[in-house]
Amino acid sequence: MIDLRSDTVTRPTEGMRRAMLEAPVGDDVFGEDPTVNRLEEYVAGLLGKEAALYAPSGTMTNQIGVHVNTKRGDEVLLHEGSHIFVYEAGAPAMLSGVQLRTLPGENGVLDPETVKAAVRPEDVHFPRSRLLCLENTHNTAGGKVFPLEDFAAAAATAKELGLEVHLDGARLFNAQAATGIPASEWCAYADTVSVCSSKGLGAPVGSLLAGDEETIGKARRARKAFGGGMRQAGIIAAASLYAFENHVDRLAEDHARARALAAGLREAGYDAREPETNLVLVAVHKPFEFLQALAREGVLATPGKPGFARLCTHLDVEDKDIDAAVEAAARITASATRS
Ligand code: TLP
Repeated sequence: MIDLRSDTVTRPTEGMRRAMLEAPVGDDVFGEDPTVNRLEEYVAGLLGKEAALYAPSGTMTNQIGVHVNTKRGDEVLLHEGSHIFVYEAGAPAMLSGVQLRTLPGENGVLDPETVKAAVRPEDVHFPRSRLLCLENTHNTAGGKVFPLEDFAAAAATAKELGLEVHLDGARLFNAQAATGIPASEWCAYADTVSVCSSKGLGAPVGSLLAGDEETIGKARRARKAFGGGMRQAGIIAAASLYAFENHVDRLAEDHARARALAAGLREAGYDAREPETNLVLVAVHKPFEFLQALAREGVLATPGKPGFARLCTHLDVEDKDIDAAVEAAARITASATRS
C-alpha cells in the first residue's frame, strides 16, 4: 500500500529511534525532564519566542492556545476551513466555553477588512471578540502558504482592535521550506504559535505551543487540566527534537514530489491543483467512490475539502511511490472510460 492519507503516518527513522533510546529523562510534571526542557528551549528559539510547552498533539496545543487567550463567553474569529473549527471535535466550546465565528477567505487567507467587519462593538448584547486564529500552511486550502504580508496585515488589524492572535502552525515549516522565509517571521505577528513534529517532520507524536513566558506559564497549567502533563516524556520528546534538528530542510523533497504527483495526475486526466507544499487536492465528483477505487489499486488518500480528495507526500514516500500512485489513478480513469 502507498499511504498518502497524511504526513502523520510516517514511522520513526533509525536515527530518531536511536535518539529516543539514548534520551536522558526525568519527571516533566516536576519540570525535570532534560530532553523535554531542551526541546522546549530549542523550539522557542526556532520560533523567536520566549518560551515553549511540549504537549502530545497539535489539537492540544491549539486548544491550550485558545484557552489561554480567551475567557468563557468570548468569540474567536477564524477561517471557515480552519483545522480548529473543522477537525477538533468542538473542543473550543467543550474546553474553553468560547463561541467560534467563521470567516470566508481565498486559500485560507483572511483579509484585514473581513477581520475588521467581524469584530463586535462593545455592547452588552454581544460576545467579546477576543482572539483571531490563523493557519499556515492551510490544510483544507491544500497546504497553501499564508503570504507573510497578508498575515502581518490580518494580525495587525486584530491587534489594533484589541484581539490576541494564535497561529496554528502545524505545518509552519512547510511554509518556510516553500518560501525560504524563516518560520519566526510569521510568529512575530502572533501571540501564541502551535507547531507539530508529528506531521511532515516525521516524529511519532508531539507538538509545542510557543509564546511569552507568562502565557506559557498559564499554558502549563492548562495542559495539566487537559490531561496532557506527561512524566518521563523525554523518551518521545527526543523524537521531536531529532525531527526539528534533522527533518526541516528535507521538506522541500516532499514539495517536489507533490508537484510531480499533481503533474502526473493531470496528465492522467485529473483536475489536480498545483501544490505549494505537500498536499495535493484533486477535484472529483464522488470523492468517497474515488478513494475506494484508489484503495483497491493500492493507494490510500483522504477526503479534502468538499468535492476534493487529498493526497499527501511525506518522509516515507519515494519517487517510485509517486509513479505508482499516478499509474494507479490512471487505471481508474481508464476503467471508468471503459464501463
Ligand atoms: N491534521 C490532520 C487531520 O486532523 C485532518 C491531517 O491529516 O492533516 N492543525 C492542522 C493544520 C492540522 O492539519 C492538524 C492535523 C492539527 C492541527 C492537529 O494535529 P494532531 O493530529 O496532532 O492533533
